Parts: sequence; C-alpha cells; structure tokens
Amino acid sequence: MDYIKEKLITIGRPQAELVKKLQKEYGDKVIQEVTLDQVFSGMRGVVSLLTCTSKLDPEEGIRFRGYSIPELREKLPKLKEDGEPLPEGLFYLMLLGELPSHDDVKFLSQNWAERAKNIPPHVFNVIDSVPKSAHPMIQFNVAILAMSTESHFRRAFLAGLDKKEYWDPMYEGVMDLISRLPIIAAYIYRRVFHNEQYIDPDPSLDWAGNLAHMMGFDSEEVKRLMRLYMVIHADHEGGNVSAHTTHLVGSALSNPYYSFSAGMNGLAGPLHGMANQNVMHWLEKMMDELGTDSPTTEQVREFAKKTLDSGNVIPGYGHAVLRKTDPRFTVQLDFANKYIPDAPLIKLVKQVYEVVPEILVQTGKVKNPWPNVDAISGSLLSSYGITEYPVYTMLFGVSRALGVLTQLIWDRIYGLPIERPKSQTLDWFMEKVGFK
Ligand code: FCX
Repeated sequence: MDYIKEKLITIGRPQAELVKKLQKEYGDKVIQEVTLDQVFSGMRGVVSLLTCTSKLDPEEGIRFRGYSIPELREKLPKLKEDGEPLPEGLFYLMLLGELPSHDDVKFLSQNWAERAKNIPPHVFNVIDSVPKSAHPMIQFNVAILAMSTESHFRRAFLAGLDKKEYWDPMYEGVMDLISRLPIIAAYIYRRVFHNEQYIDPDPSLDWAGNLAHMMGFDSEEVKRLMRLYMVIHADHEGGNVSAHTTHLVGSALSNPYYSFSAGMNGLAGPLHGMANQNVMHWLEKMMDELGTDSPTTEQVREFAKKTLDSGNVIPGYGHAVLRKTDPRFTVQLDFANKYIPDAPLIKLVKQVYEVVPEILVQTGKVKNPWPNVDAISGSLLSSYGITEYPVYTMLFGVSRALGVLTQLIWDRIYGLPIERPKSQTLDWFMEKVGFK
C-alpha cells in the first residue's frame, strides 16, 4: 500500500465514524427550510450534499480545504520560486486535508507517470473510430468509458469485497484515471488539430507540464499556464453540474470511469464548462461583425446589448452561487497582466469586463453580473498559442477530475448511500402552497 493511501485511511476511518455518529445522534435535527422557489429554480441554496474537498462562498469564491486560490499559490509546492503550484499538490490537499511537502508532490508526479504507462490499446482504437470532426468532449468521453474495462472497483465488487473497503479499489481507479487523462486529452488534441503527429509522454515531467509537452508546447511559459489552469478548474464544491453528477452516478456504486464520464457530459453543457469555448465564439463573432480586432469600448457595449436583445446569454458572465467577480477570473487576469499585458485578446477581455456587468445589472434579473472563470481562460490559452477553442472544455475536464474524483473516494470512505431525492407532481406543489 502506498503511503498516501495509508494516510488516507488513517484519516478517513475516524471521519467515517464521525459521519455515522452525527447521523445517528443528530439525524432528526432540522437544518434548513426549503421554499417552492428554491425547488423551481434549480435547487438554489438547498443544502443536500456532503462535500469535503472545497467550499464556495458567494462573496469570496472558492476555498479548497479552507485555502483560497491566492493562499494556494503561495503555499503549495512549485517547481520554481516564480512558478505556479503543481496540481499534484492540490490533489494531495483535497484528498488528505493537509498541505503537501515537495516530496509528496514528487511522489504523486512519479506515481501518476508510472500508472499512465498502461493505457490499453483499445482506448485509442475507440477514439480513432470516432470522426475527427466530433467535438473533443465526445472523443474524451468515449475514451473515459472505454477505460472502464480496467476498473479495479468493478472487479472488487464482483469478487464480493466488504463494502467498508470499497474506498480502496476506488482510490486505485481514481489514481489510474487521473494519471491517464493528460495522455488522452493530448492524443485527441494532436489527432484533431495536428494531423495525428503524436508526442510521447515524458515521465520526468509533472502531470500538467507533461500535458503541455504532449500537446506540443515545451516552453516553460505554457507549462506554467497549464499548471495554473489545472489548479483553478479542479473543484467548485459539490453542487455544480459536473461534481454533482459524478457524485450522483457514483452513489449507485458505478465505477470511477462511469461516474466521471457522466460528470463530463454535464461539463459539456454551454451553461457549464462549454462556456469557455463559447466565450471565444462570442468574441470572434464580435470582431467579425465589427470588422476589427480592436473594437472601441462603445462598440463592445453595443454588441453585448445586441446579444441580450436577441435572447442570448453573455457567456463567461453570471454564476449560480457567486455574487462577486470570480477569483478564478482575477487570478488569470493578474497572470495575463504580469506576463502578456499587451496581448490583444486580453485587452478585449478587459473591455468586456468594463461594460458587461453594468448591462447585466440593467436587465434587472441577473443575480450576478460579474465574470466567472470562463470569461478569460480561453483568451489566455489562445494568447499562448493554444488557439483551438474546441479543446478548452476538455482541458477543463482534465482538471475537474482532481476534485470530483477525490470526493468520490471520500464518498466511499463515508459509506454514503445511493442518492434518491423525492420528486412531486405539479398538483402536489399547488396543493402544498394552497394555490387557488
Ligand atoms: N447573460 C444573460 N443573461 C443572464 C446571464 C448572462 N451571462 N446570467 C444570467 N442571466 C439570466 C438568466 O438566463 C435568467 O434569465 P431568465 O429569468 O429569463 O431565465 C436570469 O438572468 C436569472 O439567472 P441567475 O439566477 O442570475 O443565474 P442562474 O443561476 O440561473 O444561472 C449561469 C447561472 C451561470 C447558468 C448563468 O449566469 C449563465 O447562463 N451564464 C452564462 C454562461 C456561463 O458563463 N456559464 C459558466 C458558469 C460557470 F462558471 C461554469 O460552470 O463554468
């Protein structure tokens, strides 16, 4: 057993006991009242999930096991003093609830590089059988499903493993899956956009650095950006579509591949992870229609208004929980201001930021007029040469694996049951509220 796994269960067993005790002794305590409005507006604010990896504050943004993004950038191990933290360190923090050392992070980089060596050939055959024109998220997802032939969890379940031990094969599957996603994503990227000129992994590199390398970007600058991208997209507490779906499907004791694949189908929706690609389409359409790469701020304002008037959302703006500018947006803007202050796309992102919040406020209905993570991530990638928009959501997905799959291990440590909320008919709701 590797030492991280040993540490996990040493921490996990008492936590699982605590959850059981809490439920047994306080199970009948009322924690919240739910209004009809909450049910009809997508369960906003309804507390119904136990998530340990991260927590989202509407004003302050995401905290991973209590640490904000600026704190993580300071405290998580980096390869170089002026670099970005390694996503391996964030995984360690989310899994074990404590900050890793340099050695812990090195162990994970090496462990994942080793595990990534054994992707079965049929996974690549499955990708190759899908047309290249299919969206990368389709190719990514069929590959994830195809990898489930390797599921430790399914094998252990069929062999009759005691359910208290389910966390163990789940951990193994999650580690395998996370280790392999960069190879899969880079394969799809090179297949679709670089004429199948594949690049072998370099096992001496870190997980995100290796992804940049296999995509064909070997500069330290792109690797640094990739590390940042992989850290900030990793988790956003439990109720967002990709996290909730992964957890829900996992609650049926589906293996990590099935569960994560389900989450990725949710990430591919335009109101969730696909927004990063749609922001780029929106900016491109603006430049096309205006016939210039550098529109005036007034032109940007008019274009945004036109988008709203035509009944469309402005991608990259708004959020179901956040009520301030997303710190994941801010950290990317700081990064751009530091390293590529003159990039034309970043200038455009800033112009949009200048005018869109005010326009959204004027609608009188948008609860959060501020930018989210997707408002800038594509422009940043594009400014560094990763210009192929359709891969942006897939890269988001590679990162999201870190959080949602860590939580899946914890779900099995806690021994959480199959999820089954209650639904009601319209008549029931009408009667309940006394509708006449
Ligand atoms: N542009 C135009 N209208 C918007 C808007 C936007 N950016 N954001 C919200 N609205 C509208 C909603 O469509 C809704 O209109 P309706 O009453 O006519 O149906 C109204 O404002 C109230 O919605 P609100 O409560 O503020 O927002 P929701 O919680 O329902 O939705 C999302 C949140 C994120 C889905 C919404 O703000 C949106 O569609 N944004 C654009 C897409 C986007 O950027 N998604 C990425 C989000 C996130 F960061 C991620 O998951 O990656």
